[in-house]
Amino acid sequence: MDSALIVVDVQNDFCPGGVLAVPGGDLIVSKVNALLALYPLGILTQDWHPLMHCSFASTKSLPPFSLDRSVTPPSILWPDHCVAGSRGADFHPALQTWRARFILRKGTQQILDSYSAFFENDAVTPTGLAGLLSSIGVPRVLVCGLATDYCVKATALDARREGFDVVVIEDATKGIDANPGDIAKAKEEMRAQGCTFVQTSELLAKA
Ligand code: VGL
Ligand code: ZN
Repeated sequence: MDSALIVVDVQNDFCPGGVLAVPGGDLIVSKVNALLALYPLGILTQDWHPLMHCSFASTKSLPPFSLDRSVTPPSILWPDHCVAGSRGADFHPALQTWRARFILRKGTQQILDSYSAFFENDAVTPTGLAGLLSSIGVPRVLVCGLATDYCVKATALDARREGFDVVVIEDATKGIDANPGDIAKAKEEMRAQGCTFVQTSELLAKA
């Protein structure tokens, strides 16, 4: 098995109609389904927060999208999203979840957020995914999903840090761009760390 496909957070709350909608987030779903059909080692991540989670603005009585300066480095506070067991935390209804081998929930602890599929945001607590992939013997991960400038970026950078070859499927990701330019900056950071970019059609054509 030479590649795993990591599908980041294709959930209702990150799609139009959700509380933290990524523009066009739902438009990647059919591409992701085609990719899941192609790669038998599919891993879906699912943002999965308890009530009063540390990343929720409401928990800190601050406005959504403001900075939490009580932590280092300061982190963005979000509207309540992807509450464990809620409809918003469900995968997009058109996502063919049955095709995936694993589902990894993240951000499940009250006091610790997790953008990356590999490490919690403290950058030292592993989720176990690197060990899982290593034990299967997979050298390469393909990354797609939501959102390019947060969880996709964090996952791709940590995968590099863990020594995997990383390919980002550019047209099967969408970003938030809370500050215009964030998506472009995220892609630059990923490129600078050795991630490469492909389009879905290139992968499908090779199959
Ligand atoms: C995400 C903000 C908060 C993401 C998750 O999936 O990119 N963004 N939680
Ligand atoms: Zn979250």
